[in-house]
Amino acid sequence: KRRIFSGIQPSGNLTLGNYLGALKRFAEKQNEGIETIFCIVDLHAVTVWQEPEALKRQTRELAAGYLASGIDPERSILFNQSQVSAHAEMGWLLNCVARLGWMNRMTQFKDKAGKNAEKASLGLYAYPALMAADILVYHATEVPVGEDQKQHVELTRDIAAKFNHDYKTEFFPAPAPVIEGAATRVMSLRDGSKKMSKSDPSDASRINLTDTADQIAKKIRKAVTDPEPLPETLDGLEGRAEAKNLVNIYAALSGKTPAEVLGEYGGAGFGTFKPALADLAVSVMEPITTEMNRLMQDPAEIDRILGRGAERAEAIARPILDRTLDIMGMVRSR
Ligand code: AQP
Repeated sequence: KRRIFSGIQPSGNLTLGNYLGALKRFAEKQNEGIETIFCIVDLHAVTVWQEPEALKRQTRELAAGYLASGIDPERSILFNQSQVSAHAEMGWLLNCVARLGWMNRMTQFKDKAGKNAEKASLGLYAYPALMAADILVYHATEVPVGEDQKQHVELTRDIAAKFNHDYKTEFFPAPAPVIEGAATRVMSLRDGSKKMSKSDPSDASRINLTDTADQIAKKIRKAVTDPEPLPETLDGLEGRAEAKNLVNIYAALSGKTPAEVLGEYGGAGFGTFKPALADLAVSVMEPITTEMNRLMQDPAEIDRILGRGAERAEAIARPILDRTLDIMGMVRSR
């Protein structure tokens, strides 16, 4: 049976990267009629310092972002991770399956821990095993993510395979990463070699889902580019990371392919292309921002939706966790 699981960290402002790489595609999957479970992964967020009040606000804001992007809490299950304790419990069990050598190869840990890895939390290091637990505790078969998360989904497959091998079972299905569309890796507007990220210290590097139309237009106008006009064909974008990024964003926002965008704008300079992109971005994002702001007026309703989602998630996860504990030899007597 097909079952989709994915999550987003409530670690700051949602970006256009999160929207195009994740939220927009989540809504598409839901609308294809596949069973969908979407999580606000607050246990992941605290692997780096989060101000408690800010974390609460960011969690509700992310819930509003999901809803405003088209996630229907009746058709999908939408909840925050810490309200379903099976995630943390499964996380521990999978910590005991994952190997240190595997964890040492995770590039996101290296990026986030930076040069001073001694000061990073143990949680940041174990993050990918908790992510494996998030996925496997639902027996999810597909995980829509951006390019940056591919390595973690592959690790999840390795953990599932080792568990199945060690315990001579076929209990865990191998989940597939689903990385589709023109915007699987949206890059920073300031540096075409870095991905657009919620936690980038430069606000000008990203478009936030909460930005106003003026802020969006200004950030796109100031985006770093080379001085050449856009090429007529895709191969002309090679070695032009910033130009390629803006073309990909235009493609993802308009539902066209990057080749179609170049068919329309090939030969045009950024003086023409950037205003067109800004208009498009504003027209797609403004209704989402407006809806998010409306939903944020009623935090109690958001909390109710998350609570109800958590109950539904728990009903799937708890029996899978119980079965896992049993397979591993834990006595279950109550
Ligand atoms: N720039 C991006 N382009 C495409 N997809 C992206 N995603 C993130 N950035 C981009 C996808 O969004 C989902 C949620 O990501 P996350 O919040 O769990 O963590 P992240 O990948 O570490 O994202 P951020 O925005 O960079 O957060 P911080 O700054 O807190 O680390 C994932 O599917 C991700 O692929």
